[in-house]
Amino acid sequence: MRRLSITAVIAAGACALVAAGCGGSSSSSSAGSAKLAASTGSGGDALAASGGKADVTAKDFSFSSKTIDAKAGKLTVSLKNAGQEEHEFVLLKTDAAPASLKVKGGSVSESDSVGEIGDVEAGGSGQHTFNLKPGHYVFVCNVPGHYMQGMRGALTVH
Ligand SMILES: [Cu+2]
Repeated sequence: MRRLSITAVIAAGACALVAAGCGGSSSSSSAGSAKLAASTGSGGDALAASGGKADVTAKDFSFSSKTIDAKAGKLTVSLKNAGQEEHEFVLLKTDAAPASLKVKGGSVSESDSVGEIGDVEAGGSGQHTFNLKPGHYVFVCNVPGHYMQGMRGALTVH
């Protein structure tokens, strides 16, 4: 078990390095959290999608991953709702930082949406297969108020 978690941390760290090497706009804060995860061995909040799949858990009010790295092409995101409230996973194609989106009526604009896993009830799950081009994306839960409480993150496609 311990060995497994160390491997996962190393993988996440390597991925953060790759992201930086790609000249992406990975913020220093996400690099910092990846380093923190590596040093604490807490499992981390940086997810490297493998095999075209990414498993994300939603809680009140955060996602299990703050950053996700994936390869271009099909990515199936599975969302598990471990919270008490309904949550969703909306993927937006934008170069904006996850925390910098404009909020109106408690939600952000979905005009840049490239797909979503909508309205997953407490204890439930859902999934969606996105077909992604390289670039920067932001994922949010757009249930009113949830984005502002921290339900957001960055997806980088290489
Ligand atoms: Cu939510």
